[in-house]
Amino acid sequence: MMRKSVIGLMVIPFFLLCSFSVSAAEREERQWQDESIYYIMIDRFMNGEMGNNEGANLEDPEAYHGGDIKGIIDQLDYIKELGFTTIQLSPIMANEGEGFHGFRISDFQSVEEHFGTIAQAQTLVEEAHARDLKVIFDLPVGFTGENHSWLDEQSKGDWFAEGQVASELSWIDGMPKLDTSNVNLQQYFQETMDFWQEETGVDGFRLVSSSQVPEELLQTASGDRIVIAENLSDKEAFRAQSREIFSEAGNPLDELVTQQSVEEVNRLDGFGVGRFTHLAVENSQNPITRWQLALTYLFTAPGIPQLYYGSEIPLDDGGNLRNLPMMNFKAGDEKLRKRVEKLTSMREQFPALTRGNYEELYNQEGLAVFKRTEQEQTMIVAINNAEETKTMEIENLEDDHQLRGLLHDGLVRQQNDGSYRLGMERETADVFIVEQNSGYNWMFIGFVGGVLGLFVLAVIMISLKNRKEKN
Ligand SMILES: [Ca+2]
Ligand SMILES: [Ca+2]
Repeated sequence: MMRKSVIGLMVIPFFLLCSFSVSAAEREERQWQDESIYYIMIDRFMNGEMGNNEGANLEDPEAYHGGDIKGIIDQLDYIKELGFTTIQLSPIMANEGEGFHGFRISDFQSVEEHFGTIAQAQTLVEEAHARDLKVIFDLPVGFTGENHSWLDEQSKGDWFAEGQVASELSWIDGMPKLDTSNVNLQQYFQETMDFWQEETGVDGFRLVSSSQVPEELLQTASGDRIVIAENLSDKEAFRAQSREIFSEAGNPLDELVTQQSVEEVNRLDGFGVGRFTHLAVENSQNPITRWQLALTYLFTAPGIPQLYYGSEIPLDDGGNLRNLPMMNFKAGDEKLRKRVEKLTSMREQFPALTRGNYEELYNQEGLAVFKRTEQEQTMIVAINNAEETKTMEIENLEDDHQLRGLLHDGLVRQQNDGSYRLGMERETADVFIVEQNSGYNWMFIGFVGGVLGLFVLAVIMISLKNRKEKN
């Protein structure tokens, strides 16, 4: 009897501690903006099987390199360990010629044979879901491959717009342009989304076009899928500015772009632009340091962060836009990897970072400090892009609080004049949680002390009882 209650006493605090760590994001229903996305160029990620490598040639940047669905399934744990919650795939649909990138569709409702089969696509989604990962497919809606069968069908004549796609992206330049305002075509794409959902269980789509994707297509037929849009002609301001600014130490941060919507997808790399890593190298900078700062902004500024495959290594394309190397799972920098892991886990733990209001507190001489607030939770993000230590004072925080740094373990306490003095070493960034300053956490110490006391008492009583029985 006594022994049981001793075990009980030991188990109770364990459960209490566990329940303390359940984050607010888990208690509330998950929203799209809570995700962190890992973007995969299917052909360049992982070659999981050899049987589908027809014509593959690693020496030719325009040819298939052998990456496939099986390879992604094999590497789901890798993505999960980095802390991502959603994977987004380049178009999985059947392509003409050497459409390794997936943007020369020959059939919107079948899987490209170089990538695998529809059964494998279904397995991929199942395996992803088993790991709590969502899956998003890229679905081109603004153009087809040059030899698409629709071009010969009289009844589909009005599905095409006048002229061809004009794009800086060579993959789609000159492709037949679809008229996305055509109601029948819109109907077709709604059915196509239904098809993929029914066949594979995929969670949603990113509709890709060379112009604005019409609202009618963004409205979901079933309401239970994520549908977002990408206009490849967009000069993405967030990406352009962040790349420019973070690729060199000493750049001021006041031109950083802040999204108005927390549902906007933000990124630093992607097809059509060279790798951020190479920008840093060109500027004779340490790419790891540059990535650490840029990633901290990407994951804490309003919007959903998307990381392009290989950025975590960090992959360098040598400045050649057409050079999309295979992912190298053997390479990698421990510091950079840790930064990604910490930032993804922070977004899971602190809803202020995914849903919170944004307020800039300070932005001068390369030091930017901003605040994200959601209900009772306040986070402060500080990024020092300057080549020397910078300090600033936060005036309008509540009294008797403290800022606890989650990336560098720093602690900022209130000064006698009531302000909080933040000092950031050169080229560092940190994310602080604002919490009650209790010096020591007496409640917790009291609780643990009490449990220990009860435990000791129980042990004494058992041994007394045992002694009595012996006697
Ligand atoms: Ca293959
Ligand atoms: Ca093909």
